Amino acid sequence: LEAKALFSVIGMTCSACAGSVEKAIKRLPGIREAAVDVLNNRAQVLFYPNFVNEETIRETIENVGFQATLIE
Ligand code: 9UX
Repeated sequence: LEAKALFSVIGMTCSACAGSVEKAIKRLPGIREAAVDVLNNRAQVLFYPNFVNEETIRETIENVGFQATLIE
């Protein structure tokens, strides 16, 4: 079964920022979909909890260079 996570992502100033975050998330195993909204500072992710979890996704966003917080 898939799960959904919403993150606040602070520090993105252009759409290329959002693109690099999206790409990094989609490289992880167990990701169904990732949509990053630069205007609203949000990342919405659909994932398979058997393969990846919220904290791994959050750390991946941080490793791209942005401050990420799990909202729900
Ligand atoms: Mo370009 Mo967006 O270096 O912060 S990717 S500004």
